[in-house]
Amino acid sequence: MIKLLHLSDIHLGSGFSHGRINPETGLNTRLEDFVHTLSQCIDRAIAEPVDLVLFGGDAFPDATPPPIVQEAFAAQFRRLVDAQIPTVLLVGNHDQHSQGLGGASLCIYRTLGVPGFVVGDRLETHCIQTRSGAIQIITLPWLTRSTLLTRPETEGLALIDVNHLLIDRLRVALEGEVRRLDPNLPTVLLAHLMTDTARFGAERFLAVGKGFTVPISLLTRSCFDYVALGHVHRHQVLSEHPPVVYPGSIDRVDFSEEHEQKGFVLVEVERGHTNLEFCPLPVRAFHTIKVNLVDVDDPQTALLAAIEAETIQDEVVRLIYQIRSEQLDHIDSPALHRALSPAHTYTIHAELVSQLARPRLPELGTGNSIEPIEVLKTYLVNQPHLSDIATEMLEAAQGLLVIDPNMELGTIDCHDESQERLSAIEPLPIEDEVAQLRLL
Ligand SMILES: [Mn+2]
Repeated sequence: MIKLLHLSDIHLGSGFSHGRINPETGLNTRLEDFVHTLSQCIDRAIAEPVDLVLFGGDAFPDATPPPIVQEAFAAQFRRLVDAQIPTVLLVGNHDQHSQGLGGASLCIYRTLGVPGFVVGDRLETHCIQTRSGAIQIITLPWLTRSTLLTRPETEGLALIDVNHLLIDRLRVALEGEVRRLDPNLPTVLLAHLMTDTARFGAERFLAVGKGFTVPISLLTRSCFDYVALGHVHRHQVLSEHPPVVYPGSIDRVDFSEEHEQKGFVLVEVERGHTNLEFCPLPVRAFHTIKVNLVDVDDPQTALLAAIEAETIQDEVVRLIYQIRSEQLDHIDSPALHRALSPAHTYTIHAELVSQLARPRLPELGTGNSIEPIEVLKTYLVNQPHLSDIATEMLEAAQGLLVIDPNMELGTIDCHDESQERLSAIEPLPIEDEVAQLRLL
């Protein structure tokens, strides 16, 4: 049995808006929180001790973290070097730097030749000797179109077709790695990706429209004993045989993770058999207090009572209240700030509600798929002051809508993909051409 600790999505240095400056250290308290959380993962790796640590990507919010953040990250992982625990650092989308080859924030560990450290910035199989025997780790970093496809290949293709092409290339490239595996050794696929069956966490907001989804069938192969994922911040087990696991982020990056349990995964693996255990981390709570004051006679008392009813000590709190504009005079802000002061940090959001709220253009109904040109026509009918330029506007809009017939821009819907479709018209950056096929 080889014992692994699998953690992911550290995002060290993010979420500063939820912290404050610690007067004793001069550091943002959320940096201190994240470092403390990371140190608990490393403590556990050393206490077990595990044979190998796998990091699933996204070390920092971007590829150029400030030195103080890099140093804090390095100081924790250095402890694994001292404990002679080999470690694989996978490159996630937030770690990539789109300037030619290499340059990801984690590549410095390879450049320095840190003993026992492997940086996974390409599709590659690493055979790692641990205290409990050898194990094969296939690293699959975050893929972009330019990693596996050339610009001429993707020219004129809609994003959905580009993604199909990318999946085909990935299938072939992964098959190449699989065929070279030693079938007698335990094997782990360590990948930073979005699967088609994942439930979203904060990454939906961090990286919208930047990538593509990988079918789970590409991962659930019997040649893998464990599939260690990164990217989605919500912990989830997507498959049992073999286990396909997102450990999730180690700490809360934003309010979309308010209700998620944070942690890492301990894994025992041998060829053909795997045990896993999710280990929760005690991280700082995020807490939304929502109050509707619209029909309340004494909004201030109701608001204070709502805060009073909650535990907010040392939590990251956001108070959201709905109120009519004529009630605003009854809100005593200093008293609210006093009531919220036990929180670690807090924000207050007042949402003004109009009593005359009505569907602004009832003709548009509630259907979620409407022809854009029809929307514009309906709008213009309702805007008499635009009547003299209405025909011109409609013609201009028609012209815009037929730019690229492959773009499927004919409908407006509320799905995230609308953003992805729009990104299809972005030209590939020049540096992408240089980086093309670097994985192959
Ligand atoms: Mn990611």
